[in-house]
Amino acid sequence: MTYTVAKGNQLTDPDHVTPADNAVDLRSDTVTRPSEEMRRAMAAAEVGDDVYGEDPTVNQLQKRAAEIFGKEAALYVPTGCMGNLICIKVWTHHGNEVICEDRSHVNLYELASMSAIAGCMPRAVRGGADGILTWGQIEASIRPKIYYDSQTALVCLENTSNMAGGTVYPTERVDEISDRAHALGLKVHLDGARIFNAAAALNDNVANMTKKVDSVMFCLSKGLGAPIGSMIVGSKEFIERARVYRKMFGGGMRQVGVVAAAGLLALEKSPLRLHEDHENARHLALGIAQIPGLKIDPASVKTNIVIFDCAATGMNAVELCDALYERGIWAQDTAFYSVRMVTHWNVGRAGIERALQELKTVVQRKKGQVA
Ligand code: TLP
Repeated sequence: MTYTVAKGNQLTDPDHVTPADNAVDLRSDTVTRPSEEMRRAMAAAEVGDDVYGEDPTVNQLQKRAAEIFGKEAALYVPTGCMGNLICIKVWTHHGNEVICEDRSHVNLYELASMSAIAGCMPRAVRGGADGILTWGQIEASIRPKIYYDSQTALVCLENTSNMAGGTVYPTERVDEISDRAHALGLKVHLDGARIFNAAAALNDNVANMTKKVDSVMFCLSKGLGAPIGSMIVGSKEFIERARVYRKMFGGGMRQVGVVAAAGLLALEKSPLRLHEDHENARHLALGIAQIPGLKIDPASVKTNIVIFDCAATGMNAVELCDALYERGIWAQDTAFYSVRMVTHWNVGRAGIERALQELKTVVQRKKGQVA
């Protein structure tokens, strides 16, 4: 049997893969569509050639990102994957090892680019159930400084931790890991695709949360709602080197201010509303916990990602997602018996209630068949 993914996550027939207007799409917060305000800003954006550094909207976005993170500089990149890869490339040499969590995006979902392109070996470490690494776990995976061992160059953290259910690193942990890594000559990169969700959960600001790491990648195109784009932030020198790799990887863009204009709005306004997504996620998790056969600890849901276990329903994750898909609810299978639903600004409370109702129906129907 070949393992396939749920229908809602296949790229087969383009007519099929666009959710109907009334579908509740909880596959990811990447599905968010730009607001009317964003579209207006995009239409009115001032632009120039960004490869020459001449796009005023991009320059403004980069300046604001650096300010908000309290770092010297920032660079606009097309995607989170490219942002992570650029950072890894800057901080490593071919043959180095990169310590990351087992379930992290850089380890599982970036098509091994760290190896294929940056020439590095992921040293994947299993964190706790919450996907949060301790210094002890990291330290135990650092290679001895001896010529016949490959050398550890970088620690890569992920906050929030996507596949652990949107869990959040305590800032003291990030600080401790950074201090200790630096003392050993290692760099620390933060995949902060959803760092603003983490900030909303901690009621803290991203500058404080990332003050000790060497580089941060964060996404404008997820919960913040921009259609495209991520940012990397760090020192001036780091960003100058990053700019070279962005071009090398084909990410030099021209009049991209038309997109950056939406990114600016996403950066300024969207963080203020993320707590709504978190409340919806918590409501969803509480409802799921009430459905016999589905397993989740609602207390573990701190941000906008809800991951639950469906093993006791008699369906695996693909079967459950496919059944939901037929009823207009889109979810993502993340492991054989594990389903992910991500809340975001295009699904309000009514959509969450509908998802719960349909989940109940699908699980009960299966039970009826089995009984
Ligand atoms: N995550 C996507 C999928 O690729 C799994 C999602 O739906 O959650 N870092 C983290 C932590 C991410 O979750 C993602 C995307 C990325 C990096 C990559 O961002 P993009 O898709 O912009 O390359």
